[in-house]
Amino acid sequence: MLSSVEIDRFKRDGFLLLRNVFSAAEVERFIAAGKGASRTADLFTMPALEGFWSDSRLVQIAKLLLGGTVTFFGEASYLKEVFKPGEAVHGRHLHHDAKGTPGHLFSRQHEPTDEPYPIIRFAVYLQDHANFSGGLKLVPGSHQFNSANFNEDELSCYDVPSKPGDLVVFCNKILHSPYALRRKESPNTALPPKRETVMSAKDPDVFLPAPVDRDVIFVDFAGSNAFADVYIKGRAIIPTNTRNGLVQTFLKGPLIKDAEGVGANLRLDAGVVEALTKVAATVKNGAVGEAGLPYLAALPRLCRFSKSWSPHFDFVPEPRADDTIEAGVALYGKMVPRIAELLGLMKTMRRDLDMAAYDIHR
Ligand SMILES: O=C(O)CCC(=O)C(=O)O
Repeated sequence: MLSSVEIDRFKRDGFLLLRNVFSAAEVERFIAAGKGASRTADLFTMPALEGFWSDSRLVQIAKLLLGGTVTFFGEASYLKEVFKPGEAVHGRHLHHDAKGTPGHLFSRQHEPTDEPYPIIRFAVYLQDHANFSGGLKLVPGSHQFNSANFNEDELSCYDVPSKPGDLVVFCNKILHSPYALRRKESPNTALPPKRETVMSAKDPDVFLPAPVDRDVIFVDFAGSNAFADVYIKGRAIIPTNTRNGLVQTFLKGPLIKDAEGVGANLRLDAGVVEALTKVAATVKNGAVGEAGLPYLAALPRLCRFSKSWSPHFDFVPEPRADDTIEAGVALYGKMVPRIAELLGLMKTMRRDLDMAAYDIHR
């Protein structure tokens, strides 16, 4: 599936553009599945795509890039944006997504790590970004430098010329930005995003238009070191990332079957937090509502798929062997205060954060 040259290129550049991985019929099917989806949809709320994460092409590539063992931790989403023809698209900014260190659950991992940073993201852009603006911008090689401070103007950017059917995979520590703008007169020379924004405010016509429909499927995989463990916990706990469909898919059965089918491990910390959140939403005067009970009963099983592999920031206790509501209640009682405590760490980073919005007791 990948040559050794491609694997080495990924190590050096931090990304790969793989051409024609998906057929035209598959692309059509993906776009049809996204019709009517909200701007960001959990793939587990989209029946036609709930098994997409376990596509053997993705998993085989992930194994080659992450060095053998791969873990799927529930991050699979569909981004659907519709722009007006000619609309100036905003929101481009260089950032990386390597978050969580053994010292702090939510701080960014700016330093290079001894081993390659262990989280990768697949992105399937379902429209032409070779002849249009609006695609992914990257700074090749930036996954290997300290990105605590950088001057955009000193970086060499690359606008990924993806076309429908292509697969992009990048290391989460690479600096990247959505909504690249391609200049009409030199479409293959990428600019830093801030310069694009200034130029487009002056004269948007300098750039090629973005496609009106911008649909992208994202799926993340983890390797197995301490950084991966902390990343998975942080992503599960951060309230803006709470999943919505992972637990139902787990309860229906396909998640485990799909994982076994492709030899991927599952880490369901995000499912644990989704279940806790769904239970909490039904609590009135201390009593769990009817709708919360299946989630309470699922907690012990979900916890068995959430075994931590580093000593940092644990919030999932060893569950009892029985899958009962009582066992769920015991886990709920232990985990809710622990998660609130871990979320308190966010306060130490963002003093202005309104913690009430993150309070899952309510
Ligand atoms: O929408 C995109 O092209 C990139 C999204 C992004 O910035 C990310 O995955 O972190």
